[in-house]
Amino acid sequence: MSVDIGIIGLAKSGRTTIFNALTRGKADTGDLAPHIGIAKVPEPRLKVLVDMLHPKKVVPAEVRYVDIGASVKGLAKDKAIGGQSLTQLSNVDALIYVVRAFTDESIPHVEGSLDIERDIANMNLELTFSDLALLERRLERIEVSLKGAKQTERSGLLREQELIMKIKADLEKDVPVRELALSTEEARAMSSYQLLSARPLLIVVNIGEDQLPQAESLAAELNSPYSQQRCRVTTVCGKLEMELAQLEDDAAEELRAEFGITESGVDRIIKLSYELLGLISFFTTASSEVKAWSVQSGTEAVKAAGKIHSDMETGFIRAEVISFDDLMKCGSLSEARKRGLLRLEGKNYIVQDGDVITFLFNV
Ligand SMILES: Nc1nc2c(ncn2[C@@H]2O[C@H](COP(=O)(O)OP(=O)(O)OP(=O)(O)O)[C@@H](O)[C@H]2O)c(=O)[nH]1
Ligand SMILES: [Mg+2]
Repeated sequence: MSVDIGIIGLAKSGRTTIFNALTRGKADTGDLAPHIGIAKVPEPRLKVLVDMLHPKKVVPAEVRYVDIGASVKGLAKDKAIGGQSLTQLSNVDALIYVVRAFTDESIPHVEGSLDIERDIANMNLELTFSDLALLERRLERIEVSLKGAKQTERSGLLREQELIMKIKADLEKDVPVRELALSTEEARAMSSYQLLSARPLLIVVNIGEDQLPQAESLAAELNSPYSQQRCRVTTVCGKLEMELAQLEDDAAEELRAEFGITESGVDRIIKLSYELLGLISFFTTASSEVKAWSVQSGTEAVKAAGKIHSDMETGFIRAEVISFDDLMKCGSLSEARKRGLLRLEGKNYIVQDGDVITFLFNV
């Protein structure tokens, strides 16, 4: 099970270019079809573990990216495009919104001019419209159900109706669902509707090579109004990142240095999406395979085991856990065992970022 992230944006904003950069893919940027690709999550600790444990195999965690074919414009209005794109988007864990900032006379901007703020506002509107339409339909269905409902069903329906009305009122005031303070129960009820404005959002401003010197100041300027709970802005030069993704690591490093870029834009996008999703990494080292896994922060050991295999969740006995830092201090798992740093934890242990875990289970 991997993390899924949907890439949306206006036509010709650079979605497919950024998708190719993220997935080291070569999807045709002229092709309007949706693209799906996998990216390996950059995790420096994985390399350290490999150097220490010399496993036969190393398996990084993965993110799946979906580059939606259609433009975000008309997502809510145009039923044909909207319906198809909504199906593609309905299961993603987070959204990346690509906004065009690069200038290129040969590729006219679909809105006639460059305007980052306008494009962000329009995307927010599209997501809001789409969510409002969905909630309206749900409300109509609740009305119908209430007419024939038994007394026992009524209270549940009425509670749902009340919650939807509350969220609808906020959406009408342009407050996306991701910014609402919902109770755990309300959030659970809402999650079944798969509302787009509820997803964590990373706004990726696609700059031209000539704008690279201003990349950081532009990101800071835009984060000040737009950075909200579960929403961030970053800048990236899509075209250059796509070229870098096709190169060997050393050659990419050299080219990056030539442009004065210190951090890979692709790595930054993945890192930010992980932060927005509240994901942490843990590692397993069984059977001479070092693997990285992603779980939501706050996940119990038994659920983390279930990520690996359902048998490990149902047959969970306990987990042998050591933090990455403690393992580094010891140099090996056997030394850690000697020093008593390998902890035995039960089902309800909350997995911490960087834990190296061996799960013990019955089959
Ligand atoms: N100069 C410049 N051109 C770019 C950049 N990013 C993308 N482009 C170009 O802009 C055009 C559109 O990019 P795509 O990645 O296809 O954009 P898209 O949003 O997927 O477009 P459609 O799917 O066709 O709507 C392509 O010709 C890209 O080469 C950039 O950072 N700088
Ligand atoms: Mg495209």
